Amino acid sequence: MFCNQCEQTAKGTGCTTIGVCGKQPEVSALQDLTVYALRGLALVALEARKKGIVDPAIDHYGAKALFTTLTNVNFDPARFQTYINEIVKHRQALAVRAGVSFSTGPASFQPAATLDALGAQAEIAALTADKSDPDIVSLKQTLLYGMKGLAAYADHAAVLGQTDPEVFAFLFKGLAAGYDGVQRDLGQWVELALECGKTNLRAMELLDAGNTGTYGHPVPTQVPLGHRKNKCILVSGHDLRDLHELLKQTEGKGIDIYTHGEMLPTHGYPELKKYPHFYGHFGTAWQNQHKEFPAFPGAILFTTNCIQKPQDSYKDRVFTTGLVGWPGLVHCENYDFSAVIRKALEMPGFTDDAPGKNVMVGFGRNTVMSVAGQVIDAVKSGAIRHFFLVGGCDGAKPGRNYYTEFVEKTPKDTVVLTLACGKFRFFDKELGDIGGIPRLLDVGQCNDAYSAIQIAVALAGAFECGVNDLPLSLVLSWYEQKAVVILLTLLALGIKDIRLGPSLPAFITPNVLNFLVQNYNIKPITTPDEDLKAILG
Ligand code: SF4
Ligand code: SF3
Repeated sequence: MFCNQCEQTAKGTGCTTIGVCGKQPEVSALQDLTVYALRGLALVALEARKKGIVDPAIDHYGAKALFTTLTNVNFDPARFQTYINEIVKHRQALAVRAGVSFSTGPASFQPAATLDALGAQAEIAALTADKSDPDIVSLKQTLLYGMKGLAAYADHAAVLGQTDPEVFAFLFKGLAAGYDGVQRDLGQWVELALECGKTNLRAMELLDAGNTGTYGHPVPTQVPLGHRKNKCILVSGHDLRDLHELLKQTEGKGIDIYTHGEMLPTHGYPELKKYPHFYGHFGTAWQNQHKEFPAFPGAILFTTNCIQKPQDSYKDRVFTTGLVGWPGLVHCENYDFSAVIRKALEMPGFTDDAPGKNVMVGFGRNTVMSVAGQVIDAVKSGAIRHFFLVGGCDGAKPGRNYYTEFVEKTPKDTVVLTLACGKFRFFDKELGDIGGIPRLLDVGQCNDAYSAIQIAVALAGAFECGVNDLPLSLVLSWYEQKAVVILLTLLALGIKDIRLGPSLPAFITPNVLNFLVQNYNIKPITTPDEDLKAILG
């Protein structure tokens, strides 16, 4: 196997024997083959589009299948076999409708019948099989990983009824690139990667419309970090619809629903927070589940990434749904969470009341813009000197303490906006407020990066300047491919001076990095003191 798609890749170069994430070589090969099969579907879908044939179900299936190869989503070989077979069936059906045929390459790929034989076929799809110039390989991988993130956001939006055929058209174009007979130079691969970022802005806009249109705009909400006496279910991942369905199905059953990881900001949505049994938040970021889950006395449901190998002490009460998979766990289909509910009722639940501390969520674009006048006045009067967006993924590396220390050291006349699971490094810090404006504002999940971008754009509008001229610095942490595509989106928007950590992507070659430094002044994080000094002068 060879996989280098996430930040914790082995030795900073690539996982070659088993994934640091727990991915087995068999699954890695099946993921490569899933991508290869998708490239075949993409080639046919592009031909079909030329003839005016667009099949929304196939578009969405393609996005789902790519999302399932994102880090920490699906570790179940059998599920990948199903995806590969379905992708090829869709491709064949579409080829007949479009009257096209391919005799070589991924659009002619026929999957073998057994998992072992599929594993052997995967060699044609291995990243290491690409012998192009290393800088081109680097950009191809950047594009592929960006598209995995884009597919995730397009799927999240589609689940809530928000789609745009142009988003799927780009996914097919990006997947077909390298197999479509077009020779691209470095500049053209860069252009494709930036187009991926630009398309992702649209996908995130759709997702924002889906989330806020269905569940309302998040409002400031106190979320208990303690617990109360009752049966309980913990919901992890990012999917609001799964959570909503579970809230409906558990109404009046004597079960409290707790969020885990990236589900924390969902407490701010009016249509979700109205359920009295939607109680609080348990635990921190994804990489701590082995430490934290044994203490949760109820059922646990994963709706999307990031799942870690469930430990024996709690694996009988972990359930998956949607694209998440782990071999041997019960997988809930079609929003039927009855197995999760049965398990929660069998479990002891919390047997005492322990309210604990609260944290605030709900500072999405609507809330922040509703106090825009106050914020602008505070900047003009000097009460707010600078904004930091400290956001992105969390992970296991000790170097990620940088983000905790950075936030702790931000001066009292600065405001920290945050989003995604990296916030668990500092989410419960009491930073106080500036004239009633909290110094720590939780914009939401990584899925809400659109909201943060809109806040920045609105501030730039109010100050009649560009986003790069605002007293705003982006200090980002990355781990998986949703972060890759958000980064591409920021670059496509022309955002400069981003600080990125805890380490730079293994798939970026020195030449590609030079390009990013020269054109965007992107830089690795150093130390909190040095970076704060450099930013604030
Ligand atoms: Fe390694 Fe990350 Fe790939 Fe897992 S997803 S195999 S940790 S590079
Ligand atoms: Fe986190 Fe997995 Fe990226 Fe949604 S839950 S940000 S890592």
